[in-house]
Amino acid sequence: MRAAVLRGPEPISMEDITLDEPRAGEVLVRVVACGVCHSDYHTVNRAKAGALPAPVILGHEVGGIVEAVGPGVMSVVEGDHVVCAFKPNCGACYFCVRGQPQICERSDYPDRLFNGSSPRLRDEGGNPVQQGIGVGGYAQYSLMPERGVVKVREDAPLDRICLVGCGVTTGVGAALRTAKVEAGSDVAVIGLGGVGLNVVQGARLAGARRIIGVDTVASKAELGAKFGMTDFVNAAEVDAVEEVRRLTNDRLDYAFEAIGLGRTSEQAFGMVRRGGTAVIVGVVGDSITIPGLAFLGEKRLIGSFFGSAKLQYDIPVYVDLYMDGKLNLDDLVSKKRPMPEINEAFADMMAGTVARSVMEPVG
Ligand code: CND
Ligand code: ZN
Repeated sequence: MRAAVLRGPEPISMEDITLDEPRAGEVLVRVVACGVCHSDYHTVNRAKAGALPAPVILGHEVGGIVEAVGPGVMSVVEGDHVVCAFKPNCGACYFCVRGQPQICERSDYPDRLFNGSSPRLRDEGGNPVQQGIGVGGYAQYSLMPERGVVKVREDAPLDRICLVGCGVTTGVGAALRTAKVEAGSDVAVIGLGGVGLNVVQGARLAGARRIIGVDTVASKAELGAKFGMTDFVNAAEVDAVEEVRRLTNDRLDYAFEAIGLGRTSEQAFGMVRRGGTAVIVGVVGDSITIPGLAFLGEKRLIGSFFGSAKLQYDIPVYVDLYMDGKLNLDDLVSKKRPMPEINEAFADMMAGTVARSVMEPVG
């Protein structure tokens, strides 16, 4: 198959890759569309720093069609439309059984096939190639564990609902499942990319009163409004904490960080009221420093992973909400591009000119 392979500091390029037949409990998915999420870019940054352990195919927001199933697979058959989940759950570990499948301890990367056999892809020289974040979606096919593949309705367009594989579930779930935003709450979202815009629409679904978006790119004012944002704060022009506190009269209930920076995480904590909750959704590579005395005001700082999703239940529900007009996925897809243009898609994301790009395989 043709796939976009990241090898090091140089740009990603297309290569011929071979992959195994699905073994027991595995599903081979033909990729129809794959969204471009910032999480992939953390790996690009590692590669730029010369710290990539092995060649990798990035991309983890896949909508596709089942091509083949391995022995024992019960939940999908060939031809089913599916969304791939970058964090599968085993259904049997301590965390899955206690109702937190989003932090399943058996599916930590890279062994997301649950059988210690990763990687199962090889380049033309016969060398192993990793599936980035467990999916490897910038390719014609992805080999997935059954527990990371969810059957979805066939009338839903795969070039939209692919985004449910990460950004939608992560953002909407952060509001609905992790924070459990109550109707009438005031909410701020720092970072209005593919993830943050979904926190905005999750808060809207929850019935939030005021939803304040914070970004440094002025065009996000118009874009955010399409998802339910009521106010926009341009962090390039004003102090985001002061401005949000002023707008809410110091009564902000929830703040979500959806960028991945220590500084903006500190801002999220700084803008919520006493007893309020700051939720860290971004993948923060540096440290977060907060004044300890703030905890005397019962402020809470919590993490959110994959929208605290019970993915086998949540993914079909989010697809239904889109098909019922209650989630906006159409305005999330700013651009569709053929797979060889992945470097350009990353550049768009870093410039903040797109909500999401969606890549389509060529072969
Ligand atoms: P994307 O790059 O699309 O959006 C980031 C947004 O933040 C852009 O609109 C920027 O303009 C804006 N921004 C950048 N710097 C600032 C700043 N200082 N102040 C205000 N706004 C700023 O990223 P994405 O939406 O794809 O992903 C966001 C983060 O979420 C990223 O860290 C990603 O890795 C993470 C994430 C987490 C999870 C999870 O399960 N927790 C899942 N997927 C992605
Ligand atoms: Zn993602």
